[in-house]
Amino acid sequence: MTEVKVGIIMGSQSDWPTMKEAADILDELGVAWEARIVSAHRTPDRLWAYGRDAVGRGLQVIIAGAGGAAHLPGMMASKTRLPVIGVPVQTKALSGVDSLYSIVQMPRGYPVATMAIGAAGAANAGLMAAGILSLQDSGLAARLDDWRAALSASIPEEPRND
Ligand code: RP5
Repeated sequence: MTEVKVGIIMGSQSDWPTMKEAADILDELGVAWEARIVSAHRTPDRLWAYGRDAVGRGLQVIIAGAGGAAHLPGMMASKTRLPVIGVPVQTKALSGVDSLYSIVQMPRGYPVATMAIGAAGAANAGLMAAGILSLQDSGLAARLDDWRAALSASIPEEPRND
């Protein structure tokens, strides 16, 4: 069985369409992941247990997405030394600027690698997690290089007149 190294956590089921972008990238790169709903506000005990057990369970990177008062990534960074990549989920009320500001301004000592708001940020979180894991995994490093080269090759030199 493939060892799960990336934990994708989110504050709500409603975050999954965004966070699935990270999972899809990890699938493309052959990185095993798990996804859990872990809310800083609604399930604080679940958050605590997930952070407490993360290292012992063999996780190496945590991707945490939340929207609004998005305390999940920061609280997870407080509970585990694993790298935490934060994804500000886009909100209706404030377009995700609330999520971004809630995640990005961590106090010294407890970093969260904060991505862009929304789907692009979630996809980049998957790529960032793969980049971290590729430091110890030459096969993954090669797949990531190929993925990047393919993206680059897909960009036309000239714009189309649609
Ligand atoms: C946050 O509140 C979640 O991360 C989500 O982005 C937002 C709204 O959650 P729901 O009301 O849709 O469950 O905790």
